[in-house]
Amino acid sequence: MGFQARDKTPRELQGPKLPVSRLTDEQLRSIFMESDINKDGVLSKKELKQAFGRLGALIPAFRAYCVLHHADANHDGVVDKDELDELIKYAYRLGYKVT
Ligand SMILES: [Ca+2]
Ligand SMILES: [Ca+2]
Repeated sequence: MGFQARDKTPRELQGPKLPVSRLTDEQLRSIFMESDINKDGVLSKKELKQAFGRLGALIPAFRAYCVLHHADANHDGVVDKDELDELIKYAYRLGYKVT
């Protein structure tokens, strides 16, 4: 059984693909902040999926799942500002960083 991304958003709706190898901590942070589409100050799974889509992840839905598993310290299903640092650290570990 493989993991498949079901709802494929057309690339043009996700914005330009970013050069992931050049992202700094601040850029990563601003990408995640911009991905807070409904501006409620927290990142839902859907918003995380968008963020990882922008970062060029092969399977954004899977990344969003992993990130929530690692960064959602209070287990409310979303990443808030306090958890954002952990999210960025995790994104770094995945290779979304300056090399
Ligand atoms: Ca949000
Ligand atoms: Ca949380």
